[in-house]
Amino acid sequence: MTDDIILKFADAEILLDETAYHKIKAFEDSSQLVNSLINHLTMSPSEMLVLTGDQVEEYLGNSEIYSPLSKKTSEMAQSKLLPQEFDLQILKDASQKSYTNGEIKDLSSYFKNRYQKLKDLLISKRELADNQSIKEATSINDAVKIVGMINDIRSTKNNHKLIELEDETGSATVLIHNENHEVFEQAERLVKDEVVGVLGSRKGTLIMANELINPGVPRIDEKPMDFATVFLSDIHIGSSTFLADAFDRFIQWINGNYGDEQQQEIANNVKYVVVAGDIVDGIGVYPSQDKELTIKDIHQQYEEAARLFGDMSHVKIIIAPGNHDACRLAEPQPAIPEDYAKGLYELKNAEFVSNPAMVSLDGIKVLIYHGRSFDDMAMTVKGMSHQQSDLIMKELLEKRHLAPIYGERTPLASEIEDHLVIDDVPDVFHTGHVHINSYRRYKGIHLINSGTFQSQTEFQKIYNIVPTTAQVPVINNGSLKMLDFS
Ligand code: D5M
Ligand code: FE
Ligand code: ZN
Repeated sequence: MTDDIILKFADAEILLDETAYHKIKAFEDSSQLVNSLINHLTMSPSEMLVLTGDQVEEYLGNSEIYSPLSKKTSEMAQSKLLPQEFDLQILKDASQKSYTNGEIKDLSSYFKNRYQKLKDLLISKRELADNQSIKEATSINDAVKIVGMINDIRSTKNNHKLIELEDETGSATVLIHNENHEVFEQAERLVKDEVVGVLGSRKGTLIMANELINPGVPRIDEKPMDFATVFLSDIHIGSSTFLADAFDRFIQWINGNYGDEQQQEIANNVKYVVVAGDIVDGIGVYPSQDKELTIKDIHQQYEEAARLFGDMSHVKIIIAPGNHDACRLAEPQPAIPEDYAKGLYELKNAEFVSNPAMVSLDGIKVLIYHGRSFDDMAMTVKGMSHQQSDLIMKELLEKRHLAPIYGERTPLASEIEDHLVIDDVPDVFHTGHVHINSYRRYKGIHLINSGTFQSQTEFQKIYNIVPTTAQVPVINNGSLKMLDFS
């Protein structure tokens, strides 16, 4: 038994001196300590081969996690005393890459980039392998295979759909007959400025569509996840409708001091907390908002956020902005500026990313997007609503774009690159903004909307938005748990 410890270290090519061995052996949960020490030593660049007792002592003493988090030290909380090894990688972040302030001169290069990226995805599909340019297609009579950006969508008087499709060579009018039920139903989800493929035939000046093709996403394989990730958004700190008591229960929970045994076990497994925007309520976001603020200064709102988030010291926190945060509104939104959120930036375990952003948490790819474009999708597409953001998320994945409709409620910066194209397929697609949670598994991808920690505001009353408050989605060992702190 005892030599298990020595063997494990030997396997990792680490030798122990005698005191190190005894110190580890004396530790209550020595096998966990062995694993985390080996992990730590093999990850740190030093070439040390002999582990000394002092180094074990130093490892335990230095670790932030080792200092007890709370008064309560049940056996349950025990394993949390061990340090966690985080593997956070920022795969895509637009914070440093926003070159323009959305001036018109860049609009055409912005659309060109959007078109090119999505076209590349489309023509890599078998169905569109031998596609023609629109100019070619409008001069032939048989099978048409084209890729274009949608310029306009109309209905004819007999309720067929007409779409205006454009590429770099010209434009074509595509008719989708309403008796062609499957295609017509798909056509009802088309929006302006998305890029699609059309299979059909030319009839005079029109192209009759037989099939519409989205860039789409492949079914992905499930990856092992032996940890838990908490998905938050729309906390709205500073608002008079921010649910401070519920948020306090959440903090108690994550520290192992709230909830039943099963819930505490999940808390114990949490490594990452992701925040998809609207961490604070902001200032002047909508008319008369100040009447509903308890903290009327943006810096103070972030200071309060820092105080609350400061009580989660054993997990890695990833924070992206939303439309209430102190960022430019045009998407991609760069990370929350340090000037506004000094206290938050002082938290050693917090990372700030843009909206949208893609991160990797222990190899699990999480696409974070606040969800402003959901307002446009809900307004424009029949059957879509704030209540079912999972349907919107599914559609955005199929379109491979986070905000396909240009020039409506979602301000988009016309950058040289379109950062809202979904270049890479995530394992988790995490959003917020609508204040109503949702969850769905789509082609193996977890679609999560976090809901909110803010009860209904006057503004939301007008829009008849009934929020789901203080319910927190957690992915624990690969499956969703919804925890209720209300
Ligand atoms: O968004 C809070 C809620 O209000 C969310 O359900 C979206 C909705 N909302 C926000 N702005 C608009 C506009 N302009 N039109 C329709 N619905 C909207 P929050 O971002 O927290 O204010
Ligand atoms: Fe919000
Ligand atoms: Zn929002």
